[in-house]
Amino acid sequence: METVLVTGAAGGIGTRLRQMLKGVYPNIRLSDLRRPADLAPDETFVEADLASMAEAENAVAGVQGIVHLGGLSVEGSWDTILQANIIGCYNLFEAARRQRVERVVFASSNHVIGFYPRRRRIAVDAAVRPDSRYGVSKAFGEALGALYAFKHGLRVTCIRIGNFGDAPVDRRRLSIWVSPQDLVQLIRIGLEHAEIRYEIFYGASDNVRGWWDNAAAFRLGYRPQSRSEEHSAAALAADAKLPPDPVGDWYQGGPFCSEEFSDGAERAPL
Ligand code: 15L
Repeated sequence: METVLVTGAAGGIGTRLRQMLKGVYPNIRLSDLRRPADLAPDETFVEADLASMAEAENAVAGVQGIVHLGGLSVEGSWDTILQANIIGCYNLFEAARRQRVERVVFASSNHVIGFYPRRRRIAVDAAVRPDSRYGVSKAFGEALGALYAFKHGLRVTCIRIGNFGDAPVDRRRLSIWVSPQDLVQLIRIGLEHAEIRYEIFYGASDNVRGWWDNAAAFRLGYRPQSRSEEHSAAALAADAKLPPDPVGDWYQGGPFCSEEFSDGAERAPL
């Protein structure tokens, strides 16, 4: 990979990635709606609203790989999700095809499968159960990735990111946490591994309380270095202060499941 584009570069994950990918690839191009406030003189930035196909094509022209973090990273109104995560994601993949980009790593989310109960262990081939309009938009992105991989030859990796941060912050996050170092490892597999056509990975560290079978990532060499259990005392103490959430505590997606949950709806037993 000579030139890699990171979309959503001003966001939480993008800001960390910018630092961690420095020196890994010869050229890193950053894009977002707005210029990051702390842009360094040696960083290359292209302002782009991916809801515009022309701006998406301009952002991706000349790159070999894309890490697509752009879009809304939480639940939002249908119109916001439609523009940022549905139209923006379509434009990104279509622009990548038109500009002959080789690889896309798509930042998907655990909210694609949020409505599985916590007692279920699932692999990447479980049917999607999105827990929000946001989760639906990430399932759409995974489906687009499959279309562009199998129809147009892009090499696509979707990473269902759990919760990204320096440490897991509550009980649920002990199961789904991914450290910055481990996420970078997964992204690099997506950008570099020779065998990738279309893969889905769980973006999770070595979490003994985890719910996901990440065999696809392990098969391609992923060896997580971070263990959530090392942070369990602090995470459980923080969890004890949270108000009870009978719906969110039952499901893997947590509060994304209980938000707007209809009165009278039954919790899925399995
Ligand atoms: C996500 O997908 C969000 O982007 C992030 O803000 C967290 O809410 C995370 O999931 C989570 O489930 O904790």
